[in-house]
Amino acid sequence: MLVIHDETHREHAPVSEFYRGRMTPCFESPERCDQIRQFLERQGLATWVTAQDFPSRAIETVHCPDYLEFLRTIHPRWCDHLIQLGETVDPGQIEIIPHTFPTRNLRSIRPQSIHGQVGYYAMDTASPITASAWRATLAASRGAIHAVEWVQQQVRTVFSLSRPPGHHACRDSYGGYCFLNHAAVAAQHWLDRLAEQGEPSGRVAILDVDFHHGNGTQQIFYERSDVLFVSIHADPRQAYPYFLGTADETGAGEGRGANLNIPLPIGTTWEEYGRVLERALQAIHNFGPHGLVISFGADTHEEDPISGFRLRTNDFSAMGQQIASLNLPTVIIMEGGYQYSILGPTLAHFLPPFP
Ligand code: Q9C
Ligand code: ZN
Repeated sequence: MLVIHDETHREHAPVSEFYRGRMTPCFESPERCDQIRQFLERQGLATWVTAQDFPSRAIETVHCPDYLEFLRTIHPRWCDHLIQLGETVDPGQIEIIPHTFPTRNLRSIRPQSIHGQVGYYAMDTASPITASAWRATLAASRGAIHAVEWVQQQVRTVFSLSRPPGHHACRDSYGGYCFLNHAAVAAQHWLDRLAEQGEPSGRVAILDVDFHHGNGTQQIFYERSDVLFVSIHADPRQAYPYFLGTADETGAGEGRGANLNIPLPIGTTWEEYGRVLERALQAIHNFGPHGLVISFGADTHEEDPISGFRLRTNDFSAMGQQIASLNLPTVIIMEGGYQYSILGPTLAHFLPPFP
């Protein structure tokens, strides 16, 4: 398996997140990638490539300019703000967490205050912005773009091993540890490349098998017919992101029918998961896409500390086999998965069925 990986992610190492009413160690840490990298290396399962910079407009297409400007500049501006208040600041130690949000009884007024700006673009308090969050996130999106470049060169499957993850990031909001939506960036870049190659009616399917609903990816493509978004995830009545991901969200406008949500109850085992995966794959097959992007989360594993499905390590072989039988050029993007000890074995079961 060709695996794209970039060490830049290590610089983004948030210390704590606001969770269950208190500050707790951040689940989304560099150790996640380190564990997977070491395991795949030891098993001889990966050919490693460093993420390179390709000319692409995909990030600017799927995200709003003001949001990108916010992500790029917020940390230094926040530090300057603290310095002006007379604080001694070590930027490497500063993590930004919002506290006030433009919820439905307020208005989404463009904020002047730096606190307002953070709340304006955030969806939760669990996604600290570190000094290197932007650099790491950008490297991860670069990996997704590079992965698409490889599948254009006769490589059937490419895995982009990166963090922070991406599928909760919307056109102009961040959350769930995600800042840029790498799966959306990959799909967009793929369509752009198809158009360049004389295929203006290209289609890409995104299959999201992270435990959490990929609300960001859904939002980005909700009104588009060129990207099918299919997600199997915990019922939002029971799990994050709580406010999106029900089965009646099927797309709008041009995108009507191009969004498929399959929510499952907490406690779901492979028996039921495997059945609904067949349904998801049938929908993708019927869509007839040129390529497939997988948002892969290892947080469906029974040992994940913040999730609630009951998949076992072996089940990921079956999952890989089922998806690989679609026989499509495939880009796999790393999303969640927070039980560090099972991440390597889980990927080592999921990846091999792909050609
Ligand atoms: N139990 C991904 O897996 N924490 N993000 C909410 C509620 C946010 C996970 C805590 C979980 C987001 C990419
Ligand atoms: Zn997740």
